[in-house]
Amino acid sequence: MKMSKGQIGRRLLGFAVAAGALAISPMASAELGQPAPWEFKLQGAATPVMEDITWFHNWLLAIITVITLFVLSLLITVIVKFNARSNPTPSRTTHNTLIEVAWTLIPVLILVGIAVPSFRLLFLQLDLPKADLTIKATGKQWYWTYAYPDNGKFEFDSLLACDESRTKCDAPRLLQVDNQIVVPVDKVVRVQTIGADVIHSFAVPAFGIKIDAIPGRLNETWFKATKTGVYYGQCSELCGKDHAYMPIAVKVVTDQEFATWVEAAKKKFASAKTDTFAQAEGGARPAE
Ligand SMILES: [Cu+2]
Repeated sequence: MKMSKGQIGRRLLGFAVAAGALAISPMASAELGQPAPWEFKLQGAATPVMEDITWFHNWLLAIITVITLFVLSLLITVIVKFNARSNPTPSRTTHNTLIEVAWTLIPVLILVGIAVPSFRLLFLQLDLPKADLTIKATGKQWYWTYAYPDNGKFEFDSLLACDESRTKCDAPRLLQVDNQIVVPVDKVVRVQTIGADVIHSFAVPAFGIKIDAIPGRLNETWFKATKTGVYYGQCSELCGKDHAYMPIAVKVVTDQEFATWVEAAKKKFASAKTDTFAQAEGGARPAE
């Protein structure tokens, strides 16, 4: 099929408009806390830390876009204006103080503009505020065990809930678990992680957290979910053959729902093991 120049132009314009619309649309179909088809941006933020991460990401994107366009324009200028044909007798200039000062100072200012918000974000992530609730997450081959040492001292295993064929449920693929972590909304939750066998990593994109769960070492991070809902994450450290099958699901509920859940969970998980970190499990999955 032959297209006229006008048709090609219109088609290109159509692509450009579609790409632009895609870039600025907040992925209207995307549900908070889980990936969406064709998503290419960060997941929507559900915590102040993730809001900061998203802001910082966009800030860096703006900076690198400006730098890239500037360098591109310099390259094009050089190619067009200073080739042998259009500029047969080149200038013999070797120094220009103003330009040399500028190309030293401007990058320094750009780096300061990156460093200041970067350190602010780093402190926000690493400086744990006073926690309202602590959860211990133990990574195992290949599931998570969660303990609530503050609220009734119970713990439970959390395993992939839907099978690969997806005949059993309509939750997002490979993300649903049988026992979700439940936390209250607008409360500071401290997450302590440790590995029972190999290194795992506890990551929930919407919360902006990703922390290694290392055998013999207790790591900690925190989040404060500001919206109720279910937020999904995955183990993010290659930890063996079922690495892809140990998702994380955090259900954020109101204070009252949380209190009700704690009471129910205490009974439900009463018979469960009591000290996650003392036991060394050999990597066997519990009987399902
Ligand atoms: Cu893992």
